[in-house]
Amino acid sequence: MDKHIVADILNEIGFYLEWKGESPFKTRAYENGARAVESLDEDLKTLVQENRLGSVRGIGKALEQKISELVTTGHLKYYEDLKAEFPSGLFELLKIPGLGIKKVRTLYDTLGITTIGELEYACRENRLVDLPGFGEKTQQNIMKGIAHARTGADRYLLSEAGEVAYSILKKGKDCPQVQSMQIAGSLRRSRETVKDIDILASSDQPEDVMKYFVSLPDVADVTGQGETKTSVRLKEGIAMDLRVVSPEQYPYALQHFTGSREHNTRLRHLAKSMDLKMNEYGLFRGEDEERISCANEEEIYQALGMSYIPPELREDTGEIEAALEGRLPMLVESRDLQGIFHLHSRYSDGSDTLAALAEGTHRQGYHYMGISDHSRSAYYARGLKEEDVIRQQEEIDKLNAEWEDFHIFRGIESDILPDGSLDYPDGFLNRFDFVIASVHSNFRMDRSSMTNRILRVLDNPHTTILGHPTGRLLLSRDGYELEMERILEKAAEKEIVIEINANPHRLDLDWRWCKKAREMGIRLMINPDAHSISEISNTGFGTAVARKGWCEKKDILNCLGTAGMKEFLRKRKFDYNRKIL
Ligand code: DGT
Ligand code: CA
Ligand code: ZN
Repeated sequence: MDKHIVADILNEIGFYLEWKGESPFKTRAYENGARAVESLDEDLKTLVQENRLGSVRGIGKALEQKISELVTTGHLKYYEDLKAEFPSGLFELLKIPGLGIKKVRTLYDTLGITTIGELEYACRENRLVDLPGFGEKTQQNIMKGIAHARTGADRYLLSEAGEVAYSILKKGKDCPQVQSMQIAGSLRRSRETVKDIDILASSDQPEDVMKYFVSLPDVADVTGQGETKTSVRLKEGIAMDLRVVSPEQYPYALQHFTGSREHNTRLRHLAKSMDLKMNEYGLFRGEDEERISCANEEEIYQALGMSYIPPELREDTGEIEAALEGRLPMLVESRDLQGIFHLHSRYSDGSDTLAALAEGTHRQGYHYMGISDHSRSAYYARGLKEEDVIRQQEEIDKLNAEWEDFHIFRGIESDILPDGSLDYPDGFLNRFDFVIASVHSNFRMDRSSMTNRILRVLDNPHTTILGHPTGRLLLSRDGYELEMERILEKAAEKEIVIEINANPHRLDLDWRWCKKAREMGIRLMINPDAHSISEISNTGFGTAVARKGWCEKKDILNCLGTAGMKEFLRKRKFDYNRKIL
């Protein structure tokens, strides 16, 4: 075992002991021990084998034993037992510049943060600003530190990779030798996370194009260079493959490098059964490989006897059969959305005022917004007490009276309490046009309790929408354990709308489940979960997920116009009131 790993473990033990309130003498012994190991000149293993570890300055009897166990067996029971008492990830937080044990402790005690992903999320939601010992500046620095720690991560969020890729694409189009150029791979298919950026270009002078690319200031390293492909690592940390083909090959190569591999494999088999050969260079017929010329991807799919399959659907989940039978969905588009729900204002943890959010939403072409600040139990997010709700609704009424072509719906994002109830009494819940029910605390329930908790809230006639149904944070926290089939069945039965939370860290409901949900007749809703005007644009990621989940306009509730939405919500409320009378 490498001495750096041993030193790391000793430091980690010290951290846990300090957290547990052990004597400073004991915790310091581990830190000193770590330093001593780190600065050894001699081989650690040799020292252990020759029983000379005890003579190293800074390593006492207790440490000597532990290090020996670690080096000879590769394990240390004491460490493993200690570690098991803590949530995993906690120690990693110390690696963020500016975070010491005291701050990590505050983050854990007040916000329940145990991983870097959760920390990043809290920063984005502005939750560190008001914490004792933190502030705006600290929050900014922590965000920077996290971005740095991420460099070298093996996957990236769709949003992160997309931003980098589009900026490269824009520069690439300035290269005079480039004829066509497009993003391919998982990014073009709108996968929620991607391994790298794939860019495809067509040109008659591929070498010039490659040269142009490797000299872009965004490139940190060139990791591979061939005739048709150049691989680089970008300064943001993400890898990028650039392929350059002839204009004639371009449509086939675009189809090929968009993938997915599974989709392409199925297509190739299908082609074979039609006596066609398909690869990244073209489509060929018969023994003598007569070339079938296609000007674009549409014509390739047509030549295979099927309708055009949009990139988002190319995952081999039934799209090929559907395309052959001409029953692909007409996928929803961004411009189909008439309004947006799930925005947070300054009343809770948003950074813009209600009026500013309304203006921002209107400016982006929407006809309505549904405000849903946090409910009273979400104290960390300044959840609204009853009197705050009343004050907010008065302001909404005033704004609605002033606007003619825009409407604000009065909602709340209510915590789902551990027992599955909503966060205000029934009579009070009646004040809202809609209720988004979301889990924000007590994540660590077992599968069946969590399922029952959510089933119960779906049975509550006040619930309109189920928010971020699994609570996952991409690349950092798995969703809570849940029997999703049962949740969907209940939602279908009770006509509960399910949110596609469009925050790029969430993208929850997952597209795979969206497909199931729509097949069951459940309505979904694309919600930005915006905490500021700038986050209204999250909606685009939600639309990508909806498309990936085969959703059409009719499947997405916020494709309703203002009148349709008013009617939908009024009807739900009417049905509810009839039930309690
Ligand atoms: P990623 O990068 O893991 O997020 O996912 P992709 O789909 O972008 O995978 P990537 O970058 O390895 O390759 C891009 C596309 O190129 C992939 O979707 C299909 C195609 N492709 C690459 N290598 C192969 C291969 O060895 N066989 C086949 N059939 N297709 C390949
Ligand atoms: Ca890729
Ligand atoms: Zn939420």
